[in-house]
Amino acid sequence: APRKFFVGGNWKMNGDKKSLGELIQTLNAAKVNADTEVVCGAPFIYLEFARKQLDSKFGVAAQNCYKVSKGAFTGEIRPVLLHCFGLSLGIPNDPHEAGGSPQLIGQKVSHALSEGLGVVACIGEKLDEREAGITEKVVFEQTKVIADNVKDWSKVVLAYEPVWAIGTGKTATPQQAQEVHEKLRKWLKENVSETVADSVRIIYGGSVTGASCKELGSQQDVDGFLVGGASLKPEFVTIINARQ
Ligand code: G2H
Repeated sequence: APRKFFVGGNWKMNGDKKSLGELIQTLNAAKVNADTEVVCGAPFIYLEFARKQLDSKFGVAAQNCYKVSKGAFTGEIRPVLLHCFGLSLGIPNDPHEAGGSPQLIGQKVSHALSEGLGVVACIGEKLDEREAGITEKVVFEQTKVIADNVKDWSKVVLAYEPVWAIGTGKTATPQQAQEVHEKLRKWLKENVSETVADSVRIIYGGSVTGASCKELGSQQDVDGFLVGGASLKPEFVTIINARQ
C-alpha cells in the first residue's frame, strides 16, 4: 500500500485563542485532500481548545512530553495526560531546538509510545556537519537512538529537519531532501526491517512554504511535511494539498 501523506503543523510557541481560533476556522472550512493525514501541534495550554475547535478530521498533537508518567518534575507534562485530551500524536522535542540529549529524546519516544501516543521524531544535521560531508553519519546516529526505543513503527513518523533549514527561509532543495530520505529508508531496511522501511513515513521539515511544497512532495521518499511558520497561515491548506 502507498504511504499515506502526512502533514504536521507545528505552531510552536505562537498564537492565542483569537489568532489560533481564526486559523482553525480557516482549516475547518478548507477543502482538504482526504488522503492526507493532518495533525496540528498546539502549545500545551491550547491543546484542549484546539481539540474542541478543530474538525475531527484533523489530529491534534502536543509538541513535547516528558519521559516518565509521574514525579517531582516541575513544569514537565506527562504523555498519559495528553492522551486524555484525545490527542493522536506527540512531538518529542527537537534536540536542536529545545535542548536535551539524544538519550533523553529516545526515552521520551519510548515512553510516549508505551502510553499509546504516536510520535513524530525529528532528526537532522547542522550546517557545519553538512559542509563537512557527515550528514549521513549524523542522521543515521540520531535515527539509531530513536530505533533503539521503538517496537511498533506504525505509530512513528520520522521527520528529517536539517537544522540549517529550520525557520531560516532556506528550504532544502527537493534533491537534497530526497537524497537524505532515500538513505534513511535504506538504513531502516538494513537496521530494522524491509517492512518498516517501506511503510514508515519520512517527512521533511524546514521552511516549507506553499510555493515549495509541490516539488518537495513529489519526491519518491518524501511522505509529507512538518511545517512551522507556514502552518500559522492560510497557506497551510496549500501545503496539506501538496500531493493530490
Ligand atoms: C522546522 C519547521 C517545522 P519552519 O522546525 O517543524 O519550522 O517551517 O518554520 O522552518
